[in-house]
Amino acid sequence: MSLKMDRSRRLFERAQQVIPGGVNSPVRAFRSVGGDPVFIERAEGARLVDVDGNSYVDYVCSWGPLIFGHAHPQIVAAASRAAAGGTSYGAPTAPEVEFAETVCAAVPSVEMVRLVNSGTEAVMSAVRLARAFTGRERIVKFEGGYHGHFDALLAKGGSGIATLGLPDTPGVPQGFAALTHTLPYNDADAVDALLGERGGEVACVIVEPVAGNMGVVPPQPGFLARLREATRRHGALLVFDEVITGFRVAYGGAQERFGVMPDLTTLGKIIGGGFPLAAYGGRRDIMAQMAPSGPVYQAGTLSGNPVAVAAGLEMMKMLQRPGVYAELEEKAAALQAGLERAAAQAGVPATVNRVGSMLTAFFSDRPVVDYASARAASTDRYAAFFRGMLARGFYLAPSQFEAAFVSAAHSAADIDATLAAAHEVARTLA
Ligand code: HOZ
Repeated sequence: MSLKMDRSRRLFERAQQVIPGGVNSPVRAFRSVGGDPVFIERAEGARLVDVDGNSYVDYVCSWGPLIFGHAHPQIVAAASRAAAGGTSYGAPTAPEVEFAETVCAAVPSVEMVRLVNSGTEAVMSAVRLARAFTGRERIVKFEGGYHGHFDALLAKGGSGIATLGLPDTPGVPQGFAALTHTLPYNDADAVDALLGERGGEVACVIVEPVAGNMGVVPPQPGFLARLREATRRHGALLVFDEVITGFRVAYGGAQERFGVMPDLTTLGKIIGGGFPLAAYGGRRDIMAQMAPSGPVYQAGTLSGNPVAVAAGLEMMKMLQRPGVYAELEEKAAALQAGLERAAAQAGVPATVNRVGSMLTAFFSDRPVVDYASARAASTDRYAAFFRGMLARGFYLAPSQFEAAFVSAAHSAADIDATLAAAHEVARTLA
């Protein structure tokens, strides 16, 4: 079973002459799953269509933002209306005030919010703010956690860094790396021990409250609460990177779902409605340190871009409809159970981790609770599973160390068809 890929292949050859590796973000290159990337021509609802005319049920959903699927008419209309009135002003607008009010009302710990353009920018700004607010320089992150391509947080990173098996990235000054401590995810004792030793020097602990960039790894019961206690005890800030989980695992994000409140939160993906928009926010006394109300500098020409704000605002309004999250949960649970069944019937050891509508299948006979156990899963089997599913018209993340996303546009028939294909593919993995 193979796809017609002539046009994609020709485009990839051209792309490699003018774009490093032929892609504008490393994991898109299919390096860890084999084969060449498919080039997308258009998309609608749960479906992608590539330049050779192949159609796929899409579980990447632009890596998370598209919780209502591709090109939702309401979101497209909101963005088009905004664009017709001007695409960027570099000056304040009424919709960005409404946007900020909506985020503050939705995300329990966020009292003030600043809009930026990407998750990386949000994290970089939040860490600068945490350092300024505490007067401390060290930061703590978790192995396999990915917080964008910000120098200080690339150590033992997930996502593309894990996918490509990169050692510590060249170009990051030693002095920066030395200020970052990396601990195993879900190991609250390690956090207690480190803060016990160096707590007075730590500005913040940053965590994906549900890890999504080493594949999906849920927080173990009590892990987030213990991070909260430990950071409070030592005067460090707790930063939740909710770029993936924000508005995904609940309307108020992982902090609502797990009932643990950070000091600062970073957001992205869903809040932009499929456009480049991200944010960081949190306690009023901390956020008030940002210029121009305080001394900590951060700025951006396209921050609060009116087209992205309009799309994101529409998306957040649509997410307030009753039943949206229950329906996503139900579909994703059916997918999880079906994938586990497919692997079990084929006699292939697998564990499918899921929180809400984000999930990852690991071909492993033990639970995946941290980066070490995620890395111990068979990436060869994942690659074979990916290729088998792609050939049958199902587009999964081209890496073990990413999440699959279910959207409101995925129908029960899409899920059934996915599982029928998964049964076939699983048999080839045994
Ligand atoms: N870091 C993103 C996945 N977690 C990759 C985004 C992309 O390649 O578009």
